Amino acid sequence: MKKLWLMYGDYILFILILLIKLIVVGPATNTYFGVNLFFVSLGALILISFWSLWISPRVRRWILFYLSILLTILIASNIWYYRYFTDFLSVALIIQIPQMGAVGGGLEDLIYPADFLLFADTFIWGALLLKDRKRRFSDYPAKKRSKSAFVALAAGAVLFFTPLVINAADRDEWLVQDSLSNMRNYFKTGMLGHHVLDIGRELDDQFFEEKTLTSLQLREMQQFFDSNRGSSEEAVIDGQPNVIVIQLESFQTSVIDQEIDGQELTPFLNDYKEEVMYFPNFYHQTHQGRTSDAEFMLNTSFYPLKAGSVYTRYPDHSYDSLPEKMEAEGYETAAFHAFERTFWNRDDVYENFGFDHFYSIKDFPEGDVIGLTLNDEDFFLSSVDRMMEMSDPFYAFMVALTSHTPYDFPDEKKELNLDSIDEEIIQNYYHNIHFVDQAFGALINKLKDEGIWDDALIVAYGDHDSGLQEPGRDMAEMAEAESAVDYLNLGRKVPLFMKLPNMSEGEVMEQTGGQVDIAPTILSLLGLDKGYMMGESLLSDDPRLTVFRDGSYIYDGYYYEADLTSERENGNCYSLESEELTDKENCAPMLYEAASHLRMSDTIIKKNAVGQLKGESIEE
Ligand code: GP9
Ligand code: MN
Repeated sequence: MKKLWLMYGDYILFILILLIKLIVVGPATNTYFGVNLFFVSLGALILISFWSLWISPRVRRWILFYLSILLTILIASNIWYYRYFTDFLSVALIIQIPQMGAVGGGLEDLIYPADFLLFADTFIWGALLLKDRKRRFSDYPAKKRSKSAFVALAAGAVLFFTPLVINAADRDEWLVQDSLSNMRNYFKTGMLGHHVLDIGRELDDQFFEEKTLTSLQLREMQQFFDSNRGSSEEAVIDGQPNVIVIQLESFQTSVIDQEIDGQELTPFLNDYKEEVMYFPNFYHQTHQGRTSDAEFMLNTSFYPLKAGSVYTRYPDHSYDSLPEKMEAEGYETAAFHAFERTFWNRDDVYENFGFDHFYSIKDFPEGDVIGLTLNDEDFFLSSVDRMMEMSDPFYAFMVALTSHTPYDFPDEKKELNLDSIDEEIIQNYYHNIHFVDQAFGALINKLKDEGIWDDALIVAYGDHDSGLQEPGRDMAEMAEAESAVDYLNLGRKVPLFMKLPNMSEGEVMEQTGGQVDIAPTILSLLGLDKGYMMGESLLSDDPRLTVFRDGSYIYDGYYYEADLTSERENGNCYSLESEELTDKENCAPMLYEAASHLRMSDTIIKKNAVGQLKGESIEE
């Protein structure tokens, strides 16, 4: 036994410690960790390290030490990333690293002190290695070493593949089809398995993906778009109004009408919603690309990708974009975002979408900075000045940025007393929201003063949630969130306001919908065909399908929460009204449809296929 320990002790310790770390991912991210994950994780650890047994123990100890540091960094990064994105990292994000600075601003909220325990063993191990540097280790013959490596390889393979073969026999789709979400891959193949699969898929996409649609795909897609044209009875507005779209950063519905100690967080928007059409049942559908995903949906009506952002992965692909369609009708188009031009590749993407102008930070006068850049009030007001130089009719797309994580907010601008909230970051989020509400008010007043308001179509919505609403946190407690539907409302609902030309009275629009539906709504109001867009007008009375990137969806009063740990059929179906779990039959009609929307969207994006659908020949 002692001999065994002397020969393999380091290896056994390496496997045990990393296995514990992989198990800890479960509680650290509040996700499921079961027997299946245990075996695939153990198997995968052996599979990526068995070769070290070939090497003499003296050198091997150092190799295992470095390998363990690398794996620990990977595990910790996945945990931190998960806490904001409820997803694991993918290689596609590497090209997104330049954008991580902005997202990373909220890191201190995602890293808990206890996480550093993950690195504790590394220090102990490192210290021991250094202390023993001079000691001689008994070596053992190379032949024996290769035998142990082979035994480990075989054991690793059995441990890793047995659960997968059992799953495959259970007719799981992931082995034959690319899965819809990273987390589904994780629950099947473990964290290391997920990364290997992810890298494999990415290489396959980059180097072997056939860019031409098959005739079957073409037929299915044409059929989908033909039946998705929308009805002719929808409201149409006269003439060619100016169209102004305002995307608000991290702006979730829960803040609307919310009062803290008698103070309204959004006094302006609370009144504004009485003047315009307000959609309280509207959801964000963004994923890893966050702001860029929301912008992408707004301008193309396709879904975000499962990994990375379309803006960084396929910035030059073409769509039936909103600016292009408007331009064809004689509109002048402009995008406004007071940040660096190249962030999220916006300079290329906006041009590719067909915007005539892009006003970025260099085009705005200097003003107070809040968070990442120029504050929203100055941003909005200067944007209106730019708009007034444009010729009518125009389409202006504004992306606000003040209320961005980590939500730091200058003390001198704080107007609310939020002492009753414990978490400082949540207090700061509300200070930001209050400021943006007032900035939005200033924008609307200026539009009114300049005579732009009356005739214009004005759309405003939040890009995504604040990321601060997990169970146990102040925000969830204040909202008294308990059920899955409560968390859906807190984490997925963003407000949508739509002001039609010459609107005299507001209206609460109860229909459900998501960000892919905004462009089709605008086009339908203008009496234009939406062409190759996946969403549906929010003004039609038919129930519409709202799909989230993990395969969960909302349809006709029901919410289907996908269970990423098992087959698609095993999710939960909730009634939105009663918030109770209901019979799965209620959600069944869209079970396959929802997944096929995501797959179709992915295929069209990756194959740059809108042109092919229109019958254009493919340019290489
Ligand atoms: C910066 C902005 C960042 O331009 O897009 O917002 P995020 O993508 O992190 O939500
Ligand atoms: Mn954002």
